[in-house]
Amino acid sequence: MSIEILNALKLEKTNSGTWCGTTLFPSRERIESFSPVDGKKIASVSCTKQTDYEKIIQTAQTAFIHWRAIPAPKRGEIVRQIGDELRKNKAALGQLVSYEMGKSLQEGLGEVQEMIDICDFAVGLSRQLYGLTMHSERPNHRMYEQWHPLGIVGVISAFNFPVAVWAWNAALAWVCGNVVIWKGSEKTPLCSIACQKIVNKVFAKNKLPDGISSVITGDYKVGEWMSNDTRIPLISATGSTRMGKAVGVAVASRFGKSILELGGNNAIIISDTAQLQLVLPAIVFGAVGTAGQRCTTTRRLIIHEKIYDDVKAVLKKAYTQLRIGNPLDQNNHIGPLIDQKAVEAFLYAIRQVKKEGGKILVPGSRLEGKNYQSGCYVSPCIAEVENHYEIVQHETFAPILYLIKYSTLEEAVALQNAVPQGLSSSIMTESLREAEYFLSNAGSDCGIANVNIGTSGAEIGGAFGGEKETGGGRESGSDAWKAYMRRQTNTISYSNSLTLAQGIQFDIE
Ligand code: UN1
Repeated sequence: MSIEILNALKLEKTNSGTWCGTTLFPSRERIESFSPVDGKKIASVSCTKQTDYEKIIQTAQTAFIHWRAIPAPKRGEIVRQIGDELRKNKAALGQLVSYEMGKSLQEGLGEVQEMIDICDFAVGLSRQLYGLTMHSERPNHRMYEQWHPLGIVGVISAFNFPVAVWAWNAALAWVCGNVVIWKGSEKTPLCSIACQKIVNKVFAKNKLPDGISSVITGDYKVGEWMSNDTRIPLISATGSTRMGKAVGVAVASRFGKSILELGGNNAIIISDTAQLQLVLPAIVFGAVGTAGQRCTTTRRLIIHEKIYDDVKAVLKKAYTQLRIGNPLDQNNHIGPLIDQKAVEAFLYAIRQVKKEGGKILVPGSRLEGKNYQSGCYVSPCIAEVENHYEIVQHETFAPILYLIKYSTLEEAVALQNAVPQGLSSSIMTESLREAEYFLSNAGSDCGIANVNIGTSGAEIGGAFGGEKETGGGRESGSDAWKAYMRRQTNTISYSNSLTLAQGIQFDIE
């Protein structure tokens, strides 16, 4: 199976992790990619040398001059072709995501679908990069604003969405007239290379120069080169709050722009009016989808005291039906965690819950045996906790779901907001009053607030991101594109006399 996927994407001989368009930069330093599915080494990918990074920046700068001169709708046409190429490669790329990262095949395919969707969105957007016009206070003056590209956009992405998050950024950045340098996760380098090969085909077919799309590979040091580089006006970084803080501070200290999409600690409030059976799949998918490794994963359930025991029983039963195993086998709901370190973090969280006085309702453990040889498979855990526990305040990137009881909606919302992160949130309710309160400015403090659907699985059409330690950035839909451009206000006089604003008189002969 594994070799077939690599062949389909023509990856078997491709082990350079540094691409500037179709130009490769080999190096001796390597990163190994192990599949968490079967523990096999699937690639040895070369890392980017600083001298090659320099060459890529220069090529990207030159490519930017060329690319920005192409009208935005024509750039959109290139992104349309990329969307088509992704459609052709959806099955193979979805499998690669599943095999290299470990998420279920359905979710791997879903991730590629997000890439296709954002391409479609960006194509339309390429004719809609609107600025406003204003009325000048001065006679015979015209005032308007326009949006210009920034230059090089640096994308730093995480292992859990090894292709889609790059696509959200790249598709928008390109139609806006920017060029992109991408540092994907060192845990999923083949996914980055596969994407680069797909877009290379389109850029080459259209005789576009190298440097519009580049991939660089390495550890945090490569991220530091980017963050400190004044030639990269915008860094869009997805990952842990710790990483985001380092990137955000470095970029801000050189007055660069950043889009930060960092940790979440997402809760669903389950009201006593909720239609439990209807919303159950959303709750369980939210908690165990991607083995709890989405930034939008449901980590806390805040449950009305009247139905607390019922919810516990329903969840317990649902968890017995979960099948854990090879994510490429569509009978399984849950694949492995990304690596054994992630398993350790999961087990640590369970130990901490017990230490702080929590109760384990569904025990989570590392799975052993023939089907779990990579050592990365766990059975998901449910624990009864108090929201203020230290461990509950942290994002553990694993399938551990915390249950918390509430009695009034105001209390539930306060609990939901009482964590440092602010990405996604939901309420399950049949009450309009409750739903509207949750969505009001006294309600959820998150960037995403849903009613009767889960915390994960956001559509690309909305702006995606969150508040507080989640970093404040917005990616993908709505007007997120504005962060990829610079705004310019233009005032033009066609008057025969010179008028100063604010009525200021300044006469000279
Ligand atoms: C992420 O986990 O970094 O809303 C992104 C979702 C997906 C994206 C998650 N559309 O779950």
